[in-house]
Amino acid sequence: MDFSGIRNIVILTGAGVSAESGLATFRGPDGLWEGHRVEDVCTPEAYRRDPALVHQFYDARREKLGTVQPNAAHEALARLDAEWPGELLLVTQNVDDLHERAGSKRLLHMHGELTSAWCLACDERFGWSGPMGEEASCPSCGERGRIRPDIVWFGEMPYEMERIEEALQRADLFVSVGTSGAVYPAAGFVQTARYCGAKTLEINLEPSLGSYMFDESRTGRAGEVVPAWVDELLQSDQSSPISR
Ligand code: BJW
Repeated sequence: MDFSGIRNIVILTGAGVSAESGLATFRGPDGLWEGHRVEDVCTPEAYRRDPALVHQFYDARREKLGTVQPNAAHEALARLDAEWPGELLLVTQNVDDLHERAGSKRLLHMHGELTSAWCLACDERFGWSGPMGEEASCPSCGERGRIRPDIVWFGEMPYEMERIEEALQRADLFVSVGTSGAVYPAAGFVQTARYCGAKTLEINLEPSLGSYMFDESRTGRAGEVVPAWVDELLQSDQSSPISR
């Protein structure tokens, strides 16, 4: 793909970008949902039915966060963020904090964050570390037992959709990294970007469900393919007449 003339970039990441850091993906043989049925943990109904199970699931993943580090893909995307002179928006579906720990700044978490909590009593959101459990008190209103993980579950509206849509409409390049394309609305971003004239590139271990919608697919481990792509993109920017 020829990257010359590209100014505005939107990058979508999924669980595959954090796989080489040791965080399980959702689908597939070693997937996070191997031991849990999705309906048991990732819906508001499941939370109402069995809050203890849902807290257990997220408490364990929050704890695991402290034992993992960003990998070469997170680092390359942070380097791109720091060096790219045009618009750039990194939209992650991941609830881990590895992109920010690698140094990405122009970043949003469309499916929420493990390190954030939401009080259903006063509607405040605030940072959270350690276990949450069923009996946690809200630091804002003091209510007990009304705090849930600040995570977007099935049937709930992902965060910052307006900002994402606007960025997709302005994008010259849309890149999807490490996502299976099984969950909407993220799986539809490639169509919006294409419709609005962007070039589209997929980087994934294997072709995703929506692979056919991309102009180009590069298969391999994100920790290898992403740094190579970032080098290529930054080099093409330096040789582009638009950047001078
Ligand atoms: C590697 C790698 C390596 C591995 N290197 N690659 C029917 C049709 C269409 C839509 C719907 C429908 N029925 C219901 C819906 C909507 C629903 C939906 O999409 N359901 C589908 C199951 C069909 N979506 C929703 O409900 C969303 N809300 C919504 O739609 O609101 C209404 C709305 C209307 C209009 C506009 C906007 C909104 C909410 C979705 C919430 C998703 N939440 C979850 C769980 C919470 C977070 C958490 O616990 O962590 O988010 S689900 C789960 O899937 C998680 C992920 O962010 C998300 C995506 O998964 P991801 O990242 O793609 O992971 P995997 O495991 O699937 O794939 C990993 C990939 O990496 C694989 O391809 C590997 O090969 C690859 N890989 N190692 C590179 N080293």
